[in-house]
Amino acid sequence: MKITRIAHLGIAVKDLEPVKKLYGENLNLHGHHEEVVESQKVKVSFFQVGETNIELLLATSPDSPVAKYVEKNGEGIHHIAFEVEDIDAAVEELKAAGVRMIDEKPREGAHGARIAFIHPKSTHGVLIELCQHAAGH
Ligand code: CMX
Repeated sequence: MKITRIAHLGIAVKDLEPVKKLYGENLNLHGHHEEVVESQKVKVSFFQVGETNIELLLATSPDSPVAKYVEKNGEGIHHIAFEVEDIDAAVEELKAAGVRMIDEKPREGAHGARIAFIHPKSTHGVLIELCQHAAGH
């Protein structure tokens, strides 16, 4: 597989507004974009940092994986997302190598990207997301 950049760092939060103020006003980051990803039960808020992004993650329901994470660990870095050139091939390559996937097939994430998570049991403690954005995103 070919990883081309860190697409974003996902940060789990309990409340978006104070964290948006920190990144947007105090740290002076721009390129703000926000959306609800229904399938993941999260509201995401992005700030651009060069060719990567900070992705704030707020649970939209108590059974969201992000709600469970915050309950167990508190706020903080939740996952790292790598942009890949061909996500279908990357997922198949990992499965063939015996890496446990949460998503056996890519599905839709924020920004209309196609995403797939590797299971934390296979990643030595860091949740890894693979993603592939449409050209120009
Ligand atoms: N980092 C590291 N380990 C994690 C973790 C994380 N973020 N989240 C869970 N784990 C660990 C747990 O500690 C647990 O380990 P133990 O069994 O040793 O206790 C194990 O993984 C399973 O966790 P769980 O809480 O039982 O499982 P969940 O049902 O909560 O699922 C997870 C968690 C990772 C499997 C998955 O459902 C998840 O978080 N998916 C990502 C959701 C997400 O971030 N979506 C946003 C996408 C937006 C976008 O970028 O487009």
